[in-house]
Amino acid sequence: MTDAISERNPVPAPRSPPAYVRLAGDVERPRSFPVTALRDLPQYTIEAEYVCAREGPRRHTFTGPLLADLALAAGPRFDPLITKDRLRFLLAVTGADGHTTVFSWGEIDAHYGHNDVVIAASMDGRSLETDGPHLAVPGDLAGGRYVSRITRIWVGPAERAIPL
Ligand SMILES: Nc1nc2c(c(=O)[nH]1)N[C@H]1C(S)=C(S)[C@@H](COP(=O)(O)O)O[C@H]1N2
Ligand SMILES: [Mo]
Repeated sequence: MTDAISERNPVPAPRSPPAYVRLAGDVERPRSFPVTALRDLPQYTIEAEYVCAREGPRRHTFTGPLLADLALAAGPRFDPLITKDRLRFLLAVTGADGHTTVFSWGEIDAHYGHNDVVIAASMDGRSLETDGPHLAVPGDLAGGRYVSRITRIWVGPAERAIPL
């Protein structure tokens, strides 16, 4: 049943808060990015196909910036003039449920492994503004590194993560 008053004064649908991803570690400018800010960096689209051990084959389209470009925006403290200096660096990407995967800087750097890992702000044409960004890892056969609902990214040298 509808009544005239509630029709004239509809209760606004609750809006989910925007999701943020925190970039921290051994970087000059640690900061939190709202998912919408990921659209300010150059965009890449990945048609992903991988097989989940539990759920079988998956196909998704992901769009967003490169993980490397986002990490560079925070200013990792490596020597920009010596390409091999950055090979000390690791990136740990964590989802809201704590699921974490690590990458080495070398595997995503254009001078080395050059794997264009994308941190997607949209998936299958749907904005991830409230869910949080999703990783897309070209070449991966299984889904484990396709981390969803990313909340934080740690970037730093191996000697900080694993004291030598
Ligand atoms: N945050 C988070 N992301 C995750 C996982 C997880 O447990 N937590 N599982 C991964 C695994 S094992 C798979 S197969 C894919 C499945 O994603 P889809 O069901 O959206 O295709 O998500 C990946 N991303
Ligand atoms: Mo999976």
